Amino acid sequence: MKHFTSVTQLGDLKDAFAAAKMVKEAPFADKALGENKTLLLVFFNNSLRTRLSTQKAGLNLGMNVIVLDVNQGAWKLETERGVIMDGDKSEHLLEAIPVMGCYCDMIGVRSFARFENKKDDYEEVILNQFIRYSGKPVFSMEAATRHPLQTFADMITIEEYKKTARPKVVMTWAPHPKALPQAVPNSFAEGLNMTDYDFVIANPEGYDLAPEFVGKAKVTHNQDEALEGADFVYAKNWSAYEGDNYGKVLNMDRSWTVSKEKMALTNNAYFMHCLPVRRNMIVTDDVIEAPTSLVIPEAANRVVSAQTVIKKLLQDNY
Ligand code: AN0
Ligand code: CP
Repeated sequence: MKHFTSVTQLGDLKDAFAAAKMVKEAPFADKALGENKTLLLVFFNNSLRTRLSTQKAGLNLGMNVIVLDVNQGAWKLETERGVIMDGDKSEHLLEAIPVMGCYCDMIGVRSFARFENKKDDYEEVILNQFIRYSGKPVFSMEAATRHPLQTFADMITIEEYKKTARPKVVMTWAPHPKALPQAVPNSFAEGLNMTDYDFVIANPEGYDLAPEFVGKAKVTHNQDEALEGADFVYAKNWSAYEGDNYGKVLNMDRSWTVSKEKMALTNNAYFMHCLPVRRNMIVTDDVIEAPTSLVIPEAANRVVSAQTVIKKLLQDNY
């Protein structure tokens, strides 16, 4: 593996889960692997979990870690080629990326969809420029269309808590006041499509995800029907993908909030969310605080997913 941008690059899931288990059981066993290697984490957007868990993963592997917040202290970056740079942007990404590459051995990038141009977002223009011009192994810390380290952590968590070989997993849209990317739900769907679980996506009309990510999942616009018999409820908001509504908030229908009444329809399901979560929009206080809420174990597994992936990148590239 040269770069990591999608859970599909994990290859055989059994092997990936076994590798993750090894990392979890002995987090410091590979301290020598990253010795004298520098990991650079570049953030174009805010983060709590990804920032801390990926740093921790690098440190566990013996790496030196540098974090750069592009929007806080670095020069404002132009990303379009051909632009006459007479505005407020002092530097072009096409110089900044190879410069960053000079200072490190591996780069993690967080760069959300911008909702300016669907094609650019879905072609992963920013992430691909890092891959092309940095000269270093690159991994996604949530890009425009996917959040693979989150998905891997989610899948490890399901693996740890599932009570049957083929659980019913329901990913449900829930309301949120701001336009959020489709990266987390796209990526979760991509990952779940690698399993033989019973996977259902529930969202209001107008919020269907891109077909290449939906894959073989069942899609319904009826949340109650979807929740029936669910073993895991994975809640997430996303903005519209379809047509001219791309990146728009079409409604904030709180009848889609995951509540105690909604959870009563399930098979005593576990509740999951990648966090950060808006309480009483996405999920009620009682559901997220219940013993069946997995949000904290999920977040804890972000170290495991990041460390498993960085370890593989170190092994395969150095
Ligand atoms: C981001 C999103 O929905 O993609 C990050 C989640 C990990 N969420 C927010 O911006 C609130
Ligand atoms: N789940 C997740 O990626 O959280 P952050 O945005 O805080 O990194």
